[in-house]
Amino acid sequence: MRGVVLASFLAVAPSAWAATAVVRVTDQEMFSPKTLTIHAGDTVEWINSSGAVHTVTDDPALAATPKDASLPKGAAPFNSGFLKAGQTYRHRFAVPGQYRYFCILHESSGMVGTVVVK
Ligand SMILES: [Cu+2]
Repeated sequence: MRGVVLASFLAVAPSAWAATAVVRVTDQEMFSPKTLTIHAGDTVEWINSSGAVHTVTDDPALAATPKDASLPKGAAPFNSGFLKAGQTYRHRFAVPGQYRYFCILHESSGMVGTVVVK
């Protein structure tokens, strides 16, 4: 009986370790923190704490400057669409590697960020 209880605990444990990290979108047209390091399986929640509309976009096809969007091999592009003040966007990162993302509206102002997935 004791073995059954232990086995069921181990089965649920991995999902319990997945975390959610927060990146704030600020009035200075910045992602804060600019670089965030998480573990594979974690979720990032972007909170638009500013008074303006922004996007969280990692899609090379949508970037004016190719280096502003990068994904590890096997990871699918993502795009929040327009986030109004106070809105949030969540994305779960399953594939390890470096993700460089940007805001479609302010890419030219340098509004870019990086998520490193270990
Ligand atoms: Cu923006």
